[in-house]
Amino acid sequence: MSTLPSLIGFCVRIGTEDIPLAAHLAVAGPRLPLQARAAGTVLSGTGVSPQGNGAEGRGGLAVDDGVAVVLAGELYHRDALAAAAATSACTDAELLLACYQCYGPAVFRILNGRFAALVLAAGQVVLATDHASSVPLYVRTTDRTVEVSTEAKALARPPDNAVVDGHGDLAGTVPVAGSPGLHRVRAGTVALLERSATARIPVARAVRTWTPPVSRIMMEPDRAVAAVADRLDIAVRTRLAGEAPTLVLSGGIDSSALAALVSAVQTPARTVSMGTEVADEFEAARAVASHLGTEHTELTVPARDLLRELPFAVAAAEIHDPDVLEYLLPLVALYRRLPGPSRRILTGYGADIPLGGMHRTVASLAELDEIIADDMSTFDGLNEFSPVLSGVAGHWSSHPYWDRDVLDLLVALEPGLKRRDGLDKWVLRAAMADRLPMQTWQRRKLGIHEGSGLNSIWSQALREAGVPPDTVASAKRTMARQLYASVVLSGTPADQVDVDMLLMREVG
Ligand code: IOT
Ligand code: MG
Repeated sequence: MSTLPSLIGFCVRIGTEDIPLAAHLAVAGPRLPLQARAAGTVLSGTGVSPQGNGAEGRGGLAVDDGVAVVLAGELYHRDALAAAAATSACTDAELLLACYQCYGPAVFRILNGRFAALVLAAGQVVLATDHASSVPLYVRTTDRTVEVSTEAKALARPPDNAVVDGHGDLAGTVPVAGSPGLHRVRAGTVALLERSATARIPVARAVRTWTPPVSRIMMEPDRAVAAVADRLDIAVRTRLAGEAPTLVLSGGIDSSALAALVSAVQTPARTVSMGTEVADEFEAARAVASHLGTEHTELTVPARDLLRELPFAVAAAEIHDPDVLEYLLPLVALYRRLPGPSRRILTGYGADIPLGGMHRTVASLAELDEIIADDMSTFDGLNEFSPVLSGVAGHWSSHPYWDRDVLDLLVALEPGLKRRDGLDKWVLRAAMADRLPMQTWQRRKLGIHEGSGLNSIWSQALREAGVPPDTVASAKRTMARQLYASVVLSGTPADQVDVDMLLMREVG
């Protein structure tokens, strides 16, 4: 039996009648009809299940006693939840339904998971993200329907003749620019939508279920190191779910630490590294793979092909920030080249955010902690953890460093445990010192945009197209916006966008 989530994405419309909604989702996999009735309301739409999940994919929907739940993704501490709700539910959606019946919307304060959820209960539509909104969730309310999807592009156009609420004040959400009435549910938030007798459009109330810790913990260094190793180990084990995962390995400390933890449970672990003819980190990754004895593969993507991944990366991430796209694109390129059927993927993405790893040259602890606090308050909406990044190739990814319990600890540790003895991410390096080669745990950070060469490949392509060197950065921004308008707002399929044409358009 596959242990992949039942659903990796969905789009549904809720109203008093069944109004069809086209399933313009970038996630790939078998499409399943989602249909439910609860409290006089009709929910209908489409869910996408990982390939090979077969009929089990229907487990993304659970209905009982006038309450319906749609869940994309997975929950992590299932046994404790099942015990608390005294249920023998077998799918995560059934488990969530049982817990919801017990705790109500407050259940989302309890869950540690990687999910987006919709609950249809008496007179209410409840929309919930996990703590990090690691599965993005979008909503549009009209006088006739509530539309909900894990991808913005599925809701690019409102239903015909509907009165759209375009006022941008839907509690618990932020408006999506360029798409009338479309909103994104905030991270760690439940938006409760209710129809009132006076308002034509449903009104929302928000419940916060998580915020990044703003206080810092002093801890004996040895205890901090042990705590980090312990929480990370649990996060990795819960994500293995009895299945051999594929770990995307750069050979940096973040992904190498995961390789060590996976290898302790599963031999041989599967690891894969990606590079181009411009740059790669193959040697560093190979050192880890051979030390741990993983089943390791290397993948070289020609530089020009890497750049042609831009529409796919934008369609998956649904963002137009060129810096973040440079981090995400190499991963999308890698996922799209992994053979099927659907795989469970682990990444070391996100470790740098709570540990300040991207800021290795910052010397002062005060400055480091400010940067961490700032990064933790600005991640929402960047969709860096979106499952669509691997879902475009039918795979399911997860990110142990952004497990809620791991993240709570990493953010809260005082900065002197993150920058120590001249090393960045000290507490993580120290936690892994006896499991990895010395060259690995002492290795300086290289960002994926540098390690794959994407940063310079994109710049070079623009310069070759005639863009003056001093406007390359703004040309990247313009290109990313144009791609966003096309593959997200207009719903053009990514494979129909010509990147070479876009590059030429940037000239002048
Ligand atoms: P980086 O940390 O280099 O890579 C993220 C993950 O992608 C790695 O842990 C690894 O699992 C995978 N990876 C990286 N390079 C390769 C490769 N060549 N082959 C296979 N897998 C690879 C940016 C970055 O530089 O990525 N990510 C940061 C920070 C994000 C900043 N965002 C923010 N402030 N909101 C991070 O935290 O990981
Ligand atoms: Mg990293």
